[in-house]
Amino acid sequence: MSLSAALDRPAATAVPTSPIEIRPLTAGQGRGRLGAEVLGLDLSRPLSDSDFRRIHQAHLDHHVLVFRDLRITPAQQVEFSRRFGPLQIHVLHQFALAGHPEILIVSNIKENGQPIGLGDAGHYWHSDLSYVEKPSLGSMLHAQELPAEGGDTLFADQHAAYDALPEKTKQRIAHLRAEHSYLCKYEELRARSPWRPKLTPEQIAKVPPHVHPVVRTHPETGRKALFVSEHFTTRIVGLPEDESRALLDELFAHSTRDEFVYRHRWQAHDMVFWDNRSVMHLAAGTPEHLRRKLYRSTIEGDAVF
Ligand SMILES: O=C(O)CCC(=O)C(=O)O
Ligand SMILES: [Fe+2]
Repeated sequence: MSLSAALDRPAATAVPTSPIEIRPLTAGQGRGRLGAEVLGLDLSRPLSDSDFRRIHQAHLDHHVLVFRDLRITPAQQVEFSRRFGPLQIHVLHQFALAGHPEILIVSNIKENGQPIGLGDAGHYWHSDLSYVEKPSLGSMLHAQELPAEGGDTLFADQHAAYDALPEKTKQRIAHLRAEHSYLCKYEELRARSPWRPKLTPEQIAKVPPHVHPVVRTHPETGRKALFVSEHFTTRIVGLPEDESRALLDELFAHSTRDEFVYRHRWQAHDMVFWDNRSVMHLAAGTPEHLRRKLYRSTIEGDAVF
């Protein structure tokens, strides 16, 4: 045995190896080749550095991690999320969980006629917080209450989408930049869902638009990904309006093709942790009379290159 292999071997007295199991998701849940299940994660005890590294690597490899049967409190979700970076607080602070400003309630439930959370989050394909200077690294969504039908979340692999573009398109978009704005679809969403709060001048001031490259390079893996979305991208900088619109529509249609998509069908106590630098996501919708509630934490990423 070589010296390095001998050193890699755990000593007989070492703590038992982690029970965490990572299983790539396969056919039957969409045609995309992304996503992995993580079984046996116990966050009621401190997470060892080696388990953290495995989860971190799996996140980079699979882009969407599905932690099954995760019984954790909001405080534990916040603590686990913080291992990956500072957390971002959503501009709709009225939907933060009481005592946990880092948790956004994603829910269609109304109590006393008032929405308890953001009911139509993710109605259009997007990458979370792409409209800020440092868009999100990743988001964690932990199921609290699930409907008997509907309520799926779809994820589209933007590395695969970029790789599959015709060479001509890759060249055309290589150095283009696009503007992202939280306000892009806000009024359209309010017209559909009148409970959606009107933004205050202070909230509007917190979300000025930002410009990012149309093709981004993942800061950890170096892989290229498309980074434009129907939800937040308003225009391609420097192109006439009609050309910008046509190119964006072409990219939106391409980026969410079925072959890049994994459809997540939620199970009780799932927590899904996706990489906003690698995938876009979409809430497929829940029948109005069925209750759905999830808690989201959002990790800050780097400026986009
Ligand atoms: O509700 C969902 O399925 C996803 C909502 C969403 O876009 C998010 O929580 O970031
Ligand atoms: Fe989202």
